[in-house]
Amino acid sequence: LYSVSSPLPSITPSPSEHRWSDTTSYTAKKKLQSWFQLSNGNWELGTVESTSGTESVISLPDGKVLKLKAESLVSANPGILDGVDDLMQLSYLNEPSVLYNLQYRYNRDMIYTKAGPVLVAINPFKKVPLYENDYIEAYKCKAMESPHVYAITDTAIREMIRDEVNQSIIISGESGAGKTETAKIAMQYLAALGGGSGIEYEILKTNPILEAFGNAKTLRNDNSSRFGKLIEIHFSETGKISGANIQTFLLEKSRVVQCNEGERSYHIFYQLCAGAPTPLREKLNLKSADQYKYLRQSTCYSITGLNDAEQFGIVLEALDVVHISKEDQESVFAMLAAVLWLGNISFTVIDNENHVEAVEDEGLLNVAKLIGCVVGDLNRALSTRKMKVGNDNIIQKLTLSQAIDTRDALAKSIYACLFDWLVEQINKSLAVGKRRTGRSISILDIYGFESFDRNSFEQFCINYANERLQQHFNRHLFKLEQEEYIQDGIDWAKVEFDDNQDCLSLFEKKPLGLLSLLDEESTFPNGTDLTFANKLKQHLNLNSCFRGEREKAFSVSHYAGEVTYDTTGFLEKNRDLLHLDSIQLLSSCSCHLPQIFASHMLIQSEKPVVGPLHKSGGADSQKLSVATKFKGQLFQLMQRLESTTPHFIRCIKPNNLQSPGLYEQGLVLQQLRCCGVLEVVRISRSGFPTRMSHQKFARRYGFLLLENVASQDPLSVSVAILHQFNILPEMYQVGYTKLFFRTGQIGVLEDTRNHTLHGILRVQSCFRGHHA
Ligand code: AOV
Ligand code: MG
Repeated sequence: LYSVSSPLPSITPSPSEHRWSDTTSYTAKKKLQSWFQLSNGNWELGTVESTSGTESVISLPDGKVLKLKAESLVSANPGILDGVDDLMQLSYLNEPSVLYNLQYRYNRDMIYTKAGPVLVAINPFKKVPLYENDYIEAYKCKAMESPHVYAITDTAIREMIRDEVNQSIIISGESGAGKTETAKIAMQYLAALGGGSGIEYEILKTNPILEAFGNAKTLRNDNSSRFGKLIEIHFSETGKISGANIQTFLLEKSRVVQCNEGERSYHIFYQLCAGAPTPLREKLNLKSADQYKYLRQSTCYSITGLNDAEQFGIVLEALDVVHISKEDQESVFAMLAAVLWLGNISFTVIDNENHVEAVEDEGLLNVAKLIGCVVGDLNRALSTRKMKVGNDNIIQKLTLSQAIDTRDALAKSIYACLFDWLVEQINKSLAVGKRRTGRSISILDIYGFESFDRNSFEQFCINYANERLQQHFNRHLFKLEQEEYIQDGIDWAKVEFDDNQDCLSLFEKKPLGLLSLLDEESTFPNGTDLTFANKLKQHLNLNSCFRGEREKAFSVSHYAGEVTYDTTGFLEKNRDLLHLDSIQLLSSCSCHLPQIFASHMLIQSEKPVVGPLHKSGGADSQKLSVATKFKGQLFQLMQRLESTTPHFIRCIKPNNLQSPGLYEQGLVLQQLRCCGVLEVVRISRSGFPTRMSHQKFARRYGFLLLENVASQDPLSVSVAILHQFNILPEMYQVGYTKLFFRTGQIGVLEDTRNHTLHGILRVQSCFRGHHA
């Protein structure tokens, strides 16, 4: 994936290296600084001593002298531009200059940089002194202007109030790049500005809860989000927070029953095992984490620098804050313990057809007690299945692997229902009161793009979601922007960008896209992961984003790199069947949470049935496939975001070791390239990012005109204003319906307007004072 960081054989940049260079070749006349590439792919700065013919002599800071092809040199910016706030300010916008600028700032703990309208955040992997209260105050009163999550959040609030339009803060980046931390920093700022009612405190406390139940240690990130989240924060007309609502997307349930070496299951399990006070331990018959088979699959039980017992205390406190009663909290922990004990249930063969029964040991007894059912009923639900054959109900005994699947499916469902139930309770607590009038700011934080040695259905869904989000980004910053210029008849140089529509179509096309083919194969009783893989190869081999791999594998060219997926488990995870027997068991339980879960599962299975997905297995619950449901959720999400003004934050991971101070150029460059950050800067520079309709412009600035223009049309008024203020012609374009300005131009006019208004007010107040 990170081919860029591997040593490059030659120091001549490939054509793609020049994609963003302002000057591809460069002839040195004076002694100028220039970038050249080392064999390891990194860029270094040297002084051009002389150039003759096609060769240049470069001297390095350490005195060494090199002879290089003149055309391989890339212009460096003058030192005065070192570490500029916004990449737009660079004279030469080439890759090495951008990398250097970001690194220059990063080394000084300035982790935020603007790339035109986008905020770039580079993960410091350490505490940086940027978030104290005085910073919040400084951004609030605009005493501080350097790029920051606070600044972009402040802009969102102001635009929400000024334009009366809902806003969104959309955070993207690879796994471990810092999205979740960034989202929390934005929430912190919103809470500080819109607080007062106390609800802001509750909103902040949802973070430790959702992270405990929805985050886990992966090989990429010790605190990796395994679900997507959109939090919509509502404001009253007076600009105070009035409530919030959280929507979550597809939690990775498989982690509950299956966990790779070096990773962990959800934090809350370890927190509970380590931190539960004695009475609770005894009640739930809790053991230490290493006594549970689900947690024992990976030998990783702890995370460096993190105390699970302490974290448990924080979660308990947070649950209180969001009004989850002590009683409910105990039920939640009982469900967690039940899931852990389920994993310890084992089976024994009872006949010569390999049918099994659960062993009546500690595991089975504890589960029955914790969910409140009869031991025999639990055993039956795990080892048999009711089937309808014609008009008769028959009971089928399960084999070992079927029983294990049934047990694991039950554990996963209980956990996923518990997660959803918690979110629902939190939403009740945060609900916007009846006086809901105002607007909202939504913050989106989903799981980042992932590529492991082995990638499964989970990565398939996660990366598909990221592909959708990337398109939203592209649409806003490239497509819509360029379409608007064309519509308004504006001259400008078109900027090319990597459109990811082809990859999205590979997923979404009907009937021959990845998702449709997956659903189709999931409905076939005889479909297997292998037949699925073969079907993909048969139908998609000509697609440029698809590549068939050996046996059950296939690769997809994502915007962020190629990922190879192993189809093992795809069909089962997509079907996500929970047998009716299990649902019935839960509904017969004496505890209230299992009953609630059962009714939720039943409602879900009654959803309108689409396609032939559900013909199979008579007693199986009928429902939409996981992938189809997820796709629907993502479409809804995009629709919701479309009705907001977006603010984009791109998080960048400077190294794969989660360690501070390490800035790997290749890794950073690869992320900058794939997400199109530099093209955004290019567009903003070549284009006219600020625009205003002639009406609005005339209304806002018309009074500044010396001549009377009351009778003129708005376009003429606009032009008159531009002339009176001597705005340089290259700084604006007059469209059919709007004016388009280069960055910063409208600020000049605003200043004049404010000055003039101020003057008028002063005169008025003097006047009044005089008469008093
Ligand atoms: P992610 O959300 O982008 O990954 P996180 O927000 O969890 O990544 O960040 C990963 C880790 O980086 C955090 O646990 C912190 O240790 C560190 N970090 C990130 N941002 C900052 C910051 N501003 N200051 C200090 N440390 C930071 V994933 O959820 O895996 O896609 O699915
Ligand atoms: Mg995260």
